[in-house]
Amino acid sequence: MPFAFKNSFAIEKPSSELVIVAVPAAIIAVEVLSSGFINLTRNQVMQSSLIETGVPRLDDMIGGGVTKGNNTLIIAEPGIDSSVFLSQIAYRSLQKGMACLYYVEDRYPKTVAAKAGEMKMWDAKKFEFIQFIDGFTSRTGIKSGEKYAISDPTNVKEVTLTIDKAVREHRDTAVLFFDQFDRTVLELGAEKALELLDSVIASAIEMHTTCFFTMVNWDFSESFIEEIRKRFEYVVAIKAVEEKSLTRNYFYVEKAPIKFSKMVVPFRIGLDGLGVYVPKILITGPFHAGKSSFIQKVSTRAVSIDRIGTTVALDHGYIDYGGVAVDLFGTPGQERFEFMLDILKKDTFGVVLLVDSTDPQSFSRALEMLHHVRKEAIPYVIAANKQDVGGALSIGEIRKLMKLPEDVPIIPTSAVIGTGCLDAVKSMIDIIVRKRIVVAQK
Ligand SMILES: Nc1nc2c(ncn2[C@@H]2O[C@H](COP(=O)(O)OP(=O)(O)O)[C@@H](O)[C@H]2O)c(=O)[nH]1
Ligand SMILES: [Mg+2]
Repeated sequence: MPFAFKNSFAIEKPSSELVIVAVPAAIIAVEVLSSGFINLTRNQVMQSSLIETGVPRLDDMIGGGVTKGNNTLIIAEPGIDSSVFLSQIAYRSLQKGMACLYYVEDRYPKTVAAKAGEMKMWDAKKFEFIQFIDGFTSRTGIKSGEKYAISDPTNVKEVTLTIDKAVREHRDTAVLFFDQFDRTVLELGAEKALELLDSVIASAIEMHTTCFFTMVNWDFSESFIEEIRKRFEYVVAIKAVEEKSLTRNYFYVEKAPIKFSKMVVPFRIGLDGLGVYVPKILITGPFHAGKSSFIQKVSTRAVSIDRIGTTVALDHGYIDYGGVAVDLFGTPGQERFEFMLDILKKDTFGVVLLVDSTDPQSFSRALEMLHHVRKEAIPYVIAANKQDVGGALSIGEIRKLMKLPEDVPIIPTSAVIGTGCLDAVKSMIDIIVRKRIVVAQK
């Protein structure tokens, strides 16, 4: 398959892909542009209905779901389990009463359903309703028990005819899943794989089937990836970024036929399934502003280390709500522990600055701490704490005294009662995974 791989090109133009940088906030700031392949006729015809993916945040980013009858490519870097995305989408489709057709050629169909069923967030029974197009069992010399079975998965004609049959028998109601298209490329070669892709897409268009493909980009050439990409209305990219010893995963929409959000969503795959994960939000502010109380109140789990050596107080909290998991880190307030801010501020996604609303004298110190921990691109919100105390300054007064721009949220909180605390964190998260709408380019 000579044209599939980068190293088969004499001249390789420098990658114009997303620049992978070590600082998460910088990734969030990266502009991801749509390459803008638009098939207006199909979109006009199908506009009426959307297929929800159920992938946290993704549906919001693309206006509620993918347009029915359109095709989505989920393209991942090696090492990321993108099939969890398919399981998530299949689960949602099954919930919505769609027929799920799932092509599999590297595992027994039963293991796909069993693996998906292991995730705690899903009802395993639902996966029993997936209809597999079995391109694997015959490889092991056993006869497949599936209705749609392929005897020779390397035979493009047989594969496409079988998929076509399945799609045809579920006109208008089917969602087709094709996991690990890269394997097909590796096995059949680039040209045959594209031929297969074209036939599958042609059947899908005719039968109003919505397709989701995943593939791993094993150093394929840019021109080959582009050949694949242009056959899809939606492209979702999954990247892994090394940050110190940790690898963090992000996804973002690379292409869509409509306006879409460019946000880069940090996520992780755990036993709970696929979830948005913000690995670090700093809770900072002067001594006594209420940081420890705030973290204790807001967290699902919280740990306070009151003494390390002398009197450093460190707080850590973890929040999980609505599919978004967040780790919170409190900073010590005293000036003599300022050096700790430099350690804690690394790789921060956002900063919540707590101020004591009854103590305007502490505001300049609060701003000083904010500037210390925050680089330009890192978003922040203010929690105006101790609002329960008589004489607490109002939000307006605090904005004025601290000279905060109008677009910086100030959330009234009481860290002893607990009011407003979660709102402050939520508003921080909304900014971190912010919705930046762009118009797809032609
Ligand atoms: N009334 C009131 N007291 C608070 C509030 N938040 C914190 N405190 C109190 O303020 C003191 C300092 O709080 P703490 O959480 O230790 O502040 P930290 O130094 O920023 O970690 C404690 O006595 C808390 O009980 C609040 O919202 N209202
Ligand atoms: Mg404290």
